[in-house]
Amino acid sequence: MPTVVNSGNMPQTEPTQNVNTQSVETTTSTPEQQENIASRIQVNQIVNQGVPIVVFVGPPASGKSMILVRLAKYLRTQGYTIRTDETFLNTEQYRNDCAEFNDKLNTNVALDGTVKYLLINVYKEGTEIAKLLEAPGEDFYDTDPTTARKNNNRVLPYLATIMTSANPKSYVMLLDLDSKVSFRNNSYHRDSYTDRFLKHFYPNIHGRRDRIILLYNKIDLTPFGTIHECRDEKAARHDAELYYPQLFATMKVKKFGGFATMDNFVFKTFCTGMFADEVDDHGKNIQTYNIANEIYPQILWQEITRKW
Ligand SMILES: Nc1nc2c(ncn2[C@@H]2O[C@H](COP(=O)(O)OP(=O)(O)OP(=O)(O)O)[C@@H](O)[C@H]2O)c(=O)[nH]1
Ligand SMILES: [Mg+2]
Repeated sequence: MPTVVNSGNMPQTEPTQNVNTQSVETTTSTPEQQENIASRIQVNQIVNQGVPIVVFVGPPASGKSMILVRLAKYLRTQGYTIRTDETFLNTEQYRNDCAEFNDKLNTNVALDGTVKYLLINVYKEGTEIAKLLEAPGEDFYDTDPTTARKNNNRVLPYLATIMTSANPKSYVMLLDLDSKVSFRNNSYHRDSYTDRFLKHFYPNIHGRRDRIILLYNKIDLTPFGTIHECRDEKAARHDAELYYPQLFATMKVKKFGGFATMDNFVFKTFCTGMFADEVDDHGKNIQTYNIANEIYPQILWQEITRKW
């Protein structure tokens, strides 16, 4: 069983698992098998390298994988080299997920929803400058009533090790509203997702070293933006704040000897593209997308790297 890590200031964790590096069968993903896979993740070496880590936080289907693909595509055009990190997880599924990611970097076919974990290394002129982490939404907030109680009351050890490591980190927290499970229409999920973040994640974020980006994703599904641009970021922020009031109100820091409070995060919007369902040449259902303007990944990358 993975170690349960409670909220509060976590100590610098030592490796919590006896990591077994044998392959596991993969195409299945019952909660038990998922947990088994998560317990095999090897982060010790990764955190020891001290490279900045970008953690995409968001419930299932909120758009983490596609942001990763969009950002990676953008970074390639800016002279960065993108490589999947083969040391992260020694399973057949992880190798397939990495192959799938590399394949999708060169097409307009959306990354398959079955992709679980991805650790992507970003290099500039031969030097590694960042690691981008994608994990299944359930590891951040589980909407499935049969597993939610268990999953939402703990942090898996690999995430705890990353969060409490000395590496500089940027947390891209997705303000989910218009995904398959509509958080816009479900205040319970919004409040529970907020609680989960504030209780289990936020206390471990280093105010001066780390960065939090609240990202209103799928902005094309709102009146505030299109795939071309965010028309009104101020209105988008106001909307997000209406739906996530506690999050915006809590993440503040005192400045000037307590005389002023300031946001402890930055707010941005994002869009990956306009998606369409299709059937490929082999009769398989796929999603393609018309890619959104590069202004979105450009601004996101600026914010991610601002403190590095
Ligand atoms: N309209 C719109 N839909 C999007 C956008 N980004 C993602 N989507 C849709 O959301 C679906 C889920 O996106 P993913 O990136 O797979 O979501 P995820 O957060 O990685 O999901 P898990 O890996 O299951 O946690 C996609 O298949 C698209 O249909 C966007 O910018 N705009
Ligand atoms: Mg994903």
